[in-house]
Amino acid sequence: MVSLVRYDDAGRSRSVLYEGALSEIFVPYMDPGESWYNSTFIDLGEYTADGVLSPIEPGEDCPENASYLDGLAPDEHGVPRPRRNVGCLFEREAGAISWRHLNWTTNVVDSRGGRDLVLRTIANLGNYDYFFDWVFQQDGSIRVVVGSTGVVNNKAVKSKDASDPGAAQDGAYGRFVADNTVAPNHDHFFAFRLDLDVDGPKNSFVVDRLVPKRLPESSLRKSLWVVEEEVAKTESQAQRGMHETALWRFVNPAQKGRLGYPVSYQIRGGHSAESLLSEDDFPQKRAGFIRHALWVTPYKPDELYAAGDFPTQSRGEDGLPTWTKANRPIENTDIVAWYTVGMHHVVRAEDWPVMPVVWHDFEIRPFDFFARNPALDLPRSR
Ligand SMILES: [Cu+2]
Repeated sequence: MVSLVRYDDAGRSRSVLYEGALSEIFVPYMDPGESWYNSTFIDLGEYTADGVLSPIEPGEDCPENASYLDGLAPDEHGVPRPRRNVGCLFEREAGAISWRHLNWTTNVVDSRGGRDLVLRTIANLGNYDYFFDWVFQQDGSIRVVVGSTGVVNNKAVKSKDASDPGAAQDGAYGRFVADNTVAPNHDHFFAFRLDLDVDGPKNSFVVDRLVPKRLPESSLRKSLWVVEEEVAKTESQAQRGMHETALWRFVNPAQKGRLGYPVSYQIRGGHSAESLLSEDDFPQKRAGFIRHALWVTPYKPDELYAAGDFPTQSRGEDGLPTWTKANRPIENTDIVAWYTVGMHHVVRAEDWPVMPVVWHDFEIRPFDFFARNPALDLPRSR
């Protein structure tokens, strides 16, 4: 979790994010077999063995220049226990470019390398290991990055490999990864709770839809697109799918930027997947938050976990779908964004015996928050 993220804007400390945290992980397997159908893990809420944070291996999990953070994690009785090296913090340069321009009239290149500040934690959940990086950039953007690695879940089968006559049956719900070994298909969903406070707690959620527009016959063009801005008044208007062509912004209506627009931060999704399960399937009900890529709720201190506090025995009566039934107002008040990053995992030979890290990310980036590019003052490298 990160708390009280602020940006020092020429001596003015400006609030961006009050709290940001991973809220839930959902990993449903796609195998109907008797010993597999219930493998639909709601990991954060269900996994209590020694907490989910894994001790970090200095010099391997994080670079040489990292500082390490100790922390507390609950044991299986809910008692907080001190833990060593649960997080690391480091700067990295590694060829990142913040901005660049070739002035073609003078032939002069002006280019600035960027430098990231990375806060990393690693979770171990049985066979999987997950990296969670909060990457703070000099241009005011925060990238939230999830890395999945570890050993894929697998089962022993009679067929030796995919060329075996019995393979069609044994590999119907997965793929062979080794002799007599099939890794079932599955998903990974990571729900983040983001209590944005853009220049203060009172924010509104705005959807900027990109709408195609047909131009009149007299026009030199036939079509283009325009932006239609809509402020979400209640929770139902803020339930958004990942495939819509729109910007999702959290604005502070009381704070105007230099150009007269209200200041805002945008949630910009990266590559992601959404659930393919039906609404009446039990895993989908229990992890109902996967119904939408984005939800927005009014701030409530006891609404922390997207699938509810006790998902193990849940029948789907807690969490985001339940809270938002009241369709509470979310305009110009303290609001919380819930964004889910997902991936469908069809397992490859290369994912065995240990899977190379697959990275997924999204960005929380300033939008009319600053008067201009805030990374303009970066020094030249040489
Ligand atoms: Cu996987």
